[in-house]
Amino acid sequence: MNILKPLLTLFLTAAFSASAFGQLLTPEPQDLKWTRGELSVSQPITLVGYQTADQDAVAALKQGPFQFVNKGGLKLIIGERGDKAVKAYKKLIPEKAEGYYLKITPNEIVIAGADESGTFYGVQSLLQMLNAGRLPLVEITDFPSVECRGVIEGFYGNPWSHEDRLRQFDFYGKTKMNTYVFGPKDDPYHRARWREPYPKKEAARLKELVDAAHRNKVKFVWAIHPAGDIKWCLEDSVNVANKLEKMYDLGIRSFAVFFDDVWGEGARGEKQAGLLNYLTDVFVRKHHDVEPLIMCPSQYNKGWSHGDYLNTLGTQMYPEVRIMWTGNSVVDMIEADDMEWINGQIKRKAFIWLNYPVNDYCQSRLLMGKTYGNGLDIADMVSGFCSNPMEYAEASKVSLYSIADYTWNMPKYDSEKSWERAMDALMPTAKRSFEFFCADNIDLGKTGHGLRRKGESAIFASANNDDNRGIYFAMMQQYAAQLLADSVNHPEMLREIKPWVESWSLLGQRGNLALNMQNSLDDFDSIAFIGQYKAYLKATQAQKAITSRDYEGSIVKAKPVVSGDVITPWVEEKVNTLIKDYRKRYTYGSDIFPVQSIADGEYFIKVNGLYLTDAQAQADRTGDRPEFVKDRDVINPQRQQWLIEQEPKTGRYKITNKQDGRYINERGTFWASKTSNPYDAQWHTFTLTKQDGKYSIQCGGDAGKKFWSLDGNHIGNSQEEQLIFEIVPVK
Ligand code: LTM
Repeated sequence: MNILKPLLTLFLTAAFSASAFGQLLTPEPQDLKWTRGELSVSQPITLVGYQTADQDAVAALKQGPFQFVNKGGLKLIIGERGDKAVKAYKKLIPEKAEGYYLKITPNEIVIAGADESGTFYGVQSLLQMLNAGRLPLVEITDFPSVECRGVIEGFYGNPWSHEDRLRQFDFYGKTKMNTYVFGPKDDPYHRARWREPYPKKEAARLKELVDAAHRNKVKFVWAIHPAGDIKWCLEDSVNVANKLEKMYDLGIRSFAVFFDDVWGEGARGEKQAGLLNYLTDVFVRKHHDVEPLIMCPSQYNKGWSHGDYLNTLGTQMYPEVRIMWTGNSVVDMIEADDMEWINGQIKRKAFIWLNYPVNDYCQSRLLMGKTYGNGLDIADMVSGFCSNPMEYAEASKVSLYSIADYTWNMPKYDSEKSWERAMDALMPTAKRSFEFFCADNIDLGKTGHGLRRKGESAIFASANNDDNRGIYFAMMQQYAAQLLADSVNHPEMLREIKPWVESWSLLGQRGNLALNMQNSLDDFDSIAFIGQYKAYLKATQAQKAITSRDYEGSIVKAKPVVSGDVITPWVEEKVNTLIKDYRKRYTYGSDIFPVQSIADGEYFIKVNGLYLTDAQAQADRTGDRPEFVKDRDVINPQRQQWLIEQEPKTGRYKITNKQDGRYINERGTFWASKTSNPYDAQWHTFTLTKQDGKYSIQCGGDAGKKFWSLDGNHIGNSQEEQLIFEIVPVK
């Protein structure tokens, strides 16, 4: 008899299905066989092979809920191919990079990696089972579908914080994603000031990040974006190489060069190819431990591709350089046909830059829905697959969790199940309220990029009477209260979603008030109606006043929109209709109903056929002036899109650019300085007066009463002239 037997608590479960255990592991393993039985998670364990095994894997294991002893107990054998400890399992280890073999028997646990990352991932799978309180008898052979899997921090707006990134790396380790590309557009040393080295303190912080990434088996890819003002000369090639050398000194071994969102000189294919080849020669090949470069082309999607550009990259750039691609358009899901096309153009497998769940072009929305639409058959057609997330690092994990599932085991990816599991993993003790919240924050609304997400507020949309709608509105408030009071789940997640949760609650309140107004109208009770409408107005103002990222120095301060295409329009239409109906019957109190010259929304601002444009879009640029230009900007339509919204404090309108969130001040200029001239509703809002379907735009409050005029191709100020502008909704 096995002498360890008495130490084991072996539960023979009569009825258990593979799927019940299948839920324990994420991403879903490639091959997994359950045997009847389970071990007790609390038994003592002797670790064998830990001296030669990957030390990050051993460290992770030691943080698990095991009771390690020097002798006796259950044996846990760990190591990677080539280690003596796992020699007996050599044939069972998958011949795939980052793969692992994991077996739990009544006598021992074996974790045998194909390499160091494989061992680390084997440990993660074991820990997932343990953390769920289970140690089932199982045999797993596992490996990833896609070689480079992960995240590209590549959005405009507030870059992630140091702590955000540390938590992300921990999350990537746990979910088996191995790539993080650092390319936040508003990190000055990535783009605007690419020639300059990071100041000492910031460099030290970056080094900390690089180490944390590596501990989690994540490649830290540092990207430089020199395209805005690079000169195609040796001096600037050397400048790029020198900057990469500086980053190498911080421990970085993977690099990227970006040329997205530029045109003109910076977008020349043969010059870009030349630079990438030069960097490969003088930097990558010199070091031996540096990975082949990744580049983001200027024509990074099919919709924008023209001329010989992609072919030039494909033929002139060294074949080992990987080329990024966002799909058929800037924001798109990726399918096999698309991959065939681009791979043929660039003569290599494209590295996917998926622009989802990024919300820098639809900042009012949180994208918390399912991640669906990517083909399940493209694993062998890509050299990498990274998701560009929201600036809300924790909230992005809803989608990133699924990106991990998808890229690890593509053929078995199920977006619905993956989303459900994300709910559990990210909000374990408030799953239900979080799930309802996410279900009301799915779609992007209409944007220039055209992507829509299905299924927002599906339960509300299917309600066929006001009783059910009333229940839903009450539930929104109740679940919001639960989330706002939550002190158990991750505080940063709760902090990020808070403005949307508050907005959700107020929307529920407005919905209930709208239904009450309907009842009062039905009961011929004008006094109650006006009282309820006043409460509705108060809730509306409170909702309007909510801002995300409401802190000094924030680049983007979004105004949350919840269920922007289902519940919000339903409530607003309902109230507008009720007001109309009320006005037909009563005059009592009707002076409180609103007069607004233009509805809050996104608009083009035009004069003499010219479009007002944020020509130098960059969130922390100060003092430049928007310009009137002849052509529509098809590359970055957001630069010509202006959010015009009534400011609750003044009743006038604030005008903000959609690309970078900069508002126009009283001089027709973007802010002069974030600190000496911060946003002030008394100075930075305008009166729009409608005249024959067009508008004059006039300062107000402390800024006096000057009208917008033309000063060359910029906004001028005039005491007398009332220049008339077309303000056209963005469709
Ligand atoms: O997508 C690419 C390659 N570049 C930019 C991103 O930085 C930005 O986050 C997305 C979404 O707005 N669009 C881009 O054009």
